[in-house]
Amino acid sequence: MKRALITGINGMDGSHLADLLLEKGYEVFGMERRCSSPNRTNTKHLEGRITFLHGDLTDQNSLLRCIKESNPDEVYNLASQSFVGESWNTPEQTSDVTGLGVLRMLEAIREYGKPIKFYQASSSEMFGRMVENPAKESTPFYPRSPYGVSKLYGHWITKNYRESYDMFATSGILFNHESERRGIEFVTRKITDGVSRIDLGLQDKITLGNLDAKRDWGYAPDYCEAMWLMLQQDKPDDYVIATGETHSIRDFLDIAFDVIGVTDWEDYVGQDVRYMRPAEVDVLRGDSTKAQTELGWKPKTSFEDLVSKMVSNDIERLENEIR
Ligand code: NAP
Ligand code: G4F
Repeated sequence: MKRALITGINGMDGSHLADLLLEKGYEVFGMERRCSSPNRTNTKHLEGRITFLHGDLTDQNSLLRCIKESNPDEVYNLASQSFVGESWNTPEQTSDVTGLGVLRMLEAIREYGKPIKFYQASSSEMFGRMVENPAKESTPFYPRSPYGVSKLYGHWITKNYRESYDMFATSGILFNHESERRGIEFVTRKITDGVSRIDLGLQDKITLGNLDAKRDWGYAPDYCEAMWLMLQQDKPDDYVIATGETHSIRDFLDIAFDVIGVTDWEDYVGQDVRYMRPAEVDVLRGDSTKAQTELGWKPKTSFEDLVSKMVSNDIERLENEIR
């Protein structure tokens, strides 16, 4: 039985990846930060099925201890300060966790000494102001936020450890992916939660920032399959994972409101400078030809299905809460 350690277990991707690896017969260890009041919303269903370990990407010894306690064949480093907007408020902490945290995990693996396959959660935010559209593995990077710059460090240190120490260290450059488990402050979930509240008469308006930004949005469980496939290869490499389509926030609003039968949503949506960013990534679109050819991966869930699933799930959740 293969053993996997997942950092960021309580996050969206961590919980979906754990579901996938359990299905595949893995023994799964999930690293979480100690918290006075643990948030296991995404992982309640995993209690008793995986082993939770306490660790922090800012604490080197805790990472080595997690590696020793899990003795993994594969490590998926999904933990990070992942909210781009917040990275301007806490740039040092973001760099420490999202950038240097990767180095600490690589060092812990190196010190442990056993050949472990390592996955780094790199991001399309590294392309930022896209030099080439769609972006592929060879496209030059141009990050636009402290988060994007930190991810770039994580990406390059992963590549450097691969080349320096012959480690199996792979980076997945994943474009935006969402699911019913997405954190509430990200724009997709903020919209689907808001639309559901409007439908149920719990809220009047959704207040957003830039409605013209465009993203290449896929479905998180599809993307977790790509992470796993990357670590089943003979050699480590970098892969872009994307749908190849791009849609604006307005497009997302069109479909989300359509689910509740609203075609003209302008009266329900406000804008506030609080949600505008000091530097914006206007458009993201990826070319995942390499992953499709070498990994046999392709996205399964359409944009329309993704948005509908998220709205339906939020309506059901809220109905249960108010019942
Ligand atoms: P997420 O839901 O925000 O999950 C991130 C997890 O990291 C959280 O569970 C968080 O724990 C944990 N974490 C934060 N700081 C930590 C620390 N110092 N030590 C240990 N754990 C810490 O993010 P996600 O959307 O699942 O994304 C997973 C990874 O992929 C992230 O690295 C993200 O940057 C990257 N990524 C995401 C996307 C996307 O569109 N979703 C695209 C490309 C790359 P708490 O619960 O304690 O806060
Ligand atoms: O949902 P977002 O906060 O996601 P963003 O910034 O694209 O980052 C996500 O995807 C990255 C991959 O490209 C990941 F690496 C990262 O960890 C994260 O998962 O914002 C999307 C867009 C932005 O252009 C933002 O300006 O939506 C725009 N937006 C407009 N109004 C808003 C809002 N974003 C948020 N969060 N909240 C708003 O009210």
